[in-house]
Amino acid sequence: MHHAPSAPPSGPIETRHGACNLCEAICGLTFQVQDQRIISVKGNEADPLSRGHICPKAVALKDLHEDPDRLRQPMRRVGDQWQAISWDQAFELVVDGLARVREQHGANAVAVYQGNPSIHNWGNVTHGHLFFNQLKTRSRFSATSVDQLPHHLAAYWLYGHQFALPIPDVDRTQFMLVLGANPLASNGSLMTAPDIRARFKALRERGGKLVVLDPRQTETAAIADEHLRIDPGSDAAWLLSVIYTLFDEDLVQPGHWAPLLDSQEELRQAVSAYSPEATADHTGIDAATTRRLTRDLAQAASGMVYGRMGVSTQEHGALCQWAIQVINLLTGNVDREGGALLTSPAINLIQMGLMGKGHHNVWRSRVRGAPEFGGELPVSVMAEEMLTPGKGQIKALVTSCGNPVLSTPNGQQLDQALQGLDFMVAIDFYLNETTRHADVILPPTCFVEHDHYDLVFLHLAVRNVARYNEAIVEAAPGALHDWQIYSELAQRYARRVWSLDKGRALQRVKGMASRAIMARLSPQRLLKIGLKRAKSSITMDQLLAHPEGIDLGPLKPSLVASLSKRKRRVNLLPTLIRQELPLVQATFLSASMSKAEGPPLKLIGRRDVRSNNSWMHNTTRLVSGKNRCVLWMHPQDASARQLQDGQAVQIQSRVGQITVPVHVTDQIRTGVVSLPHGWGHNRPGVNLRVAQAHAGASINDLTDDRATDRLSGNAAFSAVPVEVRAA
Ligand SMILES: Nc1nc2c(c(=O)[nH]1)N[C@H]1C(S)=C(S)[C@@H](COP(=O)(O)OP(=O)(O)OC[C@H]3O[C@@H](n4cnc5c(=O)[nH]c(N)nc54)[C@H](O)[C@@H]3O)O[C@H]1N2
Ligand SMILES: Nc1nc2c(c(=O)[nH]1)N[C@H]1C(S)=C(S)[C@@H](COP(=O)(O)OP(=O)(O)OC[C@H]3O[C@@H](n4cnc5c(=O)[nH]c(N)nc54)[C@H](O)[C@@H]3O)O[C@H]1N2
Ligand code: SF4
Ligand SMILES: [Mo]
Repeated sequence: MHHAPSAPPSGPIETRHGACNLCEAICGLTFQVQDQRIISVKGNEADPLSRGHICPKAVALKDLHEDPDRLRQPMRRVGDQWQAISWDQAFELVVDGLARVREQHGANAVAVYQGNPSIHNWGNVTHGHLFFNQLKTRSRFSATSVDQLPHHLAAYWLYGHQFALPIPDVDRTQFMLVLGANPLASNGSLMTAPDIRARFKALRERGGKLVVLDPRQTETAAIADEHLRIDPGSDAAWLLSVIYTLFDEDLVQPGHWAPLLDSQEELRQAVSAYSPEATADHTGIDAATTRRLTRDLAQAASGMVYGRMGVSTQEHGALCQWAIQVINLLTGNVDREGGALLTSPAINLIQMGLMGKGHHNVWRSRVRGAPEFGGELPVSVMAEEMLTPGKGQIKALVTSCGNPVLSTPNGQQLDQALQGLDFMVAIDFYLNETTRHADVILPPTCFVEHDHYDLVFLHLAVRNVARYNEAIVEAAPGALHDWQIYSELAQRYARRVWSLDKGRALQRVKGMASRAIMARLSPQRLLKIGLKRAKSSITMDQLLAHPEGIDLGPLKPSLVASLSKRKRRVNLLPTLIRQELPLVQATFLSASMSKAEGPPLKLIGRRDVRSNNSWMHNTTRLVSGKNRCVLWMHPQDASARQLQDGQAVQIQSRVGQITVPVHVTDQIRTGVVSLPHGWGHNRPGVNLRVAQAHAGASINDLTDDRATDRLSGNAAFSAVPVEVRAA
């Protein structure tokens, strides 16, 4: 550890403001620091967005900073031993390893996987592309395709931009219908809404209504007006029935959207088979309820349907997210107060043209033919692209901020695939299930050691705010931030590849020069430049004077105006959806499998407030207490299998099996079982001592890399068929 806590602390106690970057809620925090040691972490009441909210994970930022297992020097693997090396050596090894694979096997043989914190740590956003774009590889993967990819596809289809994501106006809405999201545990997603409990309470106090459709009685369902235990994987059918009912009961009222919508009549015909009566057996939601909720939504002063992970990561994820937008459009709720609106952050990367509008299916993966989206392939195909010989086979990998062995489907297969690579580098500060396969690990500083302006989640917040925070404590001498690692990699890689490719020298010199300048500017400098370029009303000085954040007010309508200005219309029935509907008809109009005799159980996920995807398990504060990596099962299903609460059970799927304890509870739909993701720290070679002592097992050793959403390629984590028996 770089600080030597031998002498008792004696310096003054300083108060510093920061934001938590662990989840999308980005809560404002107040730290007390003495002699460069964090002595307390509290929610900041003055923060205009989070208003003092905090969850147990924020306090663990201190543990992360102090964690003796966190890597603080570059590491090189020699056999199964790790050696600390200098940064200079490490960069040379990495550049050399990647360039060699590219020379021998072509650019697509070098793959990239960017994990979730890539968007939570702004240095990755400002500088990652300088390096990754130079690899010129089509083998790009990220956590997007185990998460929100269907949202981007729907936005791309309907609004012409993958990041045109309407955010629920939860603070003003009168009706909110939540499918497949549990914001009380996740703290909101594609809806930065810290202290969502208070926000939901306020919604109900002003006479609004909250309805949850989830196979499990979640923390969110427990405080809702109504909870319906929908059968997992059937949401698309239910949403089509809502669209059907809007037409059938004459409830279509697009309001300000009316002049912009195309294909309304075609849409009506396309959903004509999906009456609530026809889909009820499949979804488990009776027709009268579907009709009543549709009426409630359509007649509410304002409202919206909001669907997240549970409906994105299923076989019909894209269909679900398209249908949700269509319902919100047909009820006039997109881009209106109390509905779902685009945000207007101080730095608007979309408006500044810094985020591409996207493209889909321009190329396909080599082995399976899965479509790219926005230049990335679905991560469900990554292992097969490594394991299948032939031209274009992936031979090298760069991972950054990710742990795909635990977080992507069929983790065991990926584990094997990583073993066979010629070269791998991980930009990460832990030696975990994925990075243990690397040849070199480049560890950046951790969150409290660098400054932060949230370039991503301020675009997704339920209220417009701006907030910049300086580092809470000093980084150790010689430590590098993520952006500095990328800056170095970008420059060294350019030099190396350039020296081998003299034919295109001139063009490259120009590219290199601008990249080199850009690479040396810190994220803070870029923010300052960005604020000026965006003609923002906010200056860097104001941000520095207000570390608690600056309130920019509630969400404002903008989408209809901007589409009208560009003369862009909205086609309610994109071609791929038009083609998809007849293909799913047979499934959606039949009774759900769970009602048939002796079907497999359907496995779904579960998030817990004290867990954060596959990491933050190396802090005693978050893993102590009851084991949370347990399988939830309904008493009827347990007694049918003669299983007792607490007993070890073996879960078997097409791809693998794991053993965990069972928790028998009626808080889950019959025929459905639930297990959290991100556990399974018992693989050899991992160095996470606390996490290893609370290892659990990985749900992604059960989830299936072949089970994807046909349209988007997103992983289908919901409704994985499994058998469960006593271990
Ligand atoms: N079955 C199932 N699987 C799932 C999900 C599910 O619900 N069910 N959820 C999916 C979702 S939504 C997501 S987003 C993914 C997440 O999956 P991933 O993005 O693959 O991984 P994480 O678990 O977030 O791990 C983050 C890694 O980044 C490192 N890290 C943390 N901060 C930084 C930083 O600032 N810089 C660098 N360089 N590294 C850092 C951590 O040490 C850790 O190794 O999991 C997905 N997998
Ligand atoms: N504490 C904590 N917070 C987190 C994270 C974390 O790991 N821990 N991860 C962060 C990340 S990366 C993300 S993407 C967000 C995700 O945020 P949310 O989308 O709110 O995440 P979940 O809690 O997984 O909620 C998914 C819900 O869908 C339900 N579900 C499963 N299958 C189906 C189905 O077929 N139909 C329906 N209707 N429901 C279904 C599940 O029971 C679950 O309640 O959370 C973020 N916040
Ligand atoms: S809810 Fe918790 S983990 Fe998420 S930003 Fe707030 S304090 Fe951090
Ligand atoms: Mo996520």
